[in-house]
Amino acid sequence: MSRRFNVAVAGATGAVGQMMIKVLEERDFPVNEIRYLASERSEGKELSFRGQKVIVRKLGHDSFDGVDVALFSAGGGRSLEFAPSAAEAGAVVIDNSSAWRMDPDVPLVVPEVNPHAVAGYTNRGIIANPNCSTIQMMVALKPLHDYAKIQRIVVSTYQAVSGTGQKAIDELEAEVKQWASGAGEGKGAKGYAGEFDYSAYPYQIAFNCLPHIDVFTENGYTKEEMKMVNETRKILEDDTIMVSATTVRVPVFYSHSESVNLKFADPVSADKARELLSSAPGVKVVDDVSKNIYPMPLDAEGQDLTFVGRIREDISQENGLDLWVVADNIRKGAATNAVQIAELMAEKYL
Ligand code: NAP
Ligand code: 3JN
Repeated sequence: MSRRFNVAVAGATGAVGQMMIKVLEERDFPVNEIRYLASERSEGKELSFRGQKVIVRKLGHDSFDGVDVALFSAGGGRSLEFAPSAAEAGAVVIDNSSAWRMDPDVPLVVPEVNPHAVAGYTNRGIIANPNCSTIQMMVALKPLHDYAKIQRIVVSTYQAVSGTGQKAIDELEAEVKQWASGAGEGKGAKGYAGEFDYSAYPYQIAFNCLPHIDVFTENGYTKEEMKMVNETRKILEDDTIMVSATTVRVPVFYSHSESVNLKFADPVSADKARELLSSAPGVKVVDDVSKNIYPMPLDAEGQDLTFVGRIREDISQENGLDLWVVADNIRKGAATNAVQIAELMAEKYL
């Protein structure tokens, strides 16, 4: 009989943790025992795994005895504090936060892109999951980079509110309902401005776009934008790649979209890019503008593939290409990528 693993999910009650549990079930990960961990607020709460009752326990330093794989999505602070204890207890930690991503001893892994990097788990017992916006961009760009070497990336994102968590999903829904209930009648999209208590964002998100994800840094970029710069270089193992990102929150519930402009060292035609992407792991080309066919967040929701369309040669520069890249941020951008890493570990290393 093939081996089964004891799995802990830290942050099991959250948006990402819940999806991790769903993806473990869907992909039939070989689980022996499952342990759900969260804050004191959720202690004793009843959840389930494959139809069996599982009681949520409080995350602590002693939560990981006998655990083989610990999936973390309880925020960076918890990852910094508890991942070392999990690793010390013998678990391999797969962490969804930014806490360990840029640690040179911690592999940062997208299974379709740099599966070899997981071997570095032996350094600290921790593997980092990249940021959602980085993951989908890497899945789409790796085959093109291997073919013609990317020199520069200019990316603008259109990020769904689910990236902020359940609170933001609820806020967008409440704003839309309030507007539709008549509060905004005859006043355009700003119908109820001033009447609503925003808490997920500094402004109304319904009918709006906020060029602001995570906090602003000293260079004028946000932390989310700098994650895309630094994580791209680490995953592609090339510090010479230039990246400029603008990350934008849009009133979409699930799936991030990205407009990506690329400059390559060597020429790559749109047809060649379509051919390379058509056989790339984890990618689906959705690109027939003669029939108005291109990727959209509504179509990507609930899926694990990264969808690429609007593939065209850049008319403003040599060796340039433009793409539109869409993926479900909670699945491929977080939970599915983490479970795929666990599968790699289970197949080859545990
Ligand atoms: P969420 O819905 O707010 O869930 C947060 C989870 O963390 C809940 O299970 C919560 O437990 C738990 N938690 C909070 N404080 C805790 C504490 N002191 N001790 C133990 N558990 C605690 O957030 P989310 O959207 O799932 O995101 C969770 C984290 O995943 C983020 O902070 C981020 O680091 C990471 N993330 C990564 C990506 C990515 O791009 N790869 C995308 C989204 C999120 P309670 O229910 O008991 O409060
Ligand atoms: O906003 C999004 O669309 C993605 C958010 C990711 C996120 C949210 C809170 C904390 C992260 C992340 O994964 O980079 C973090 C973090 O820094 O851990």
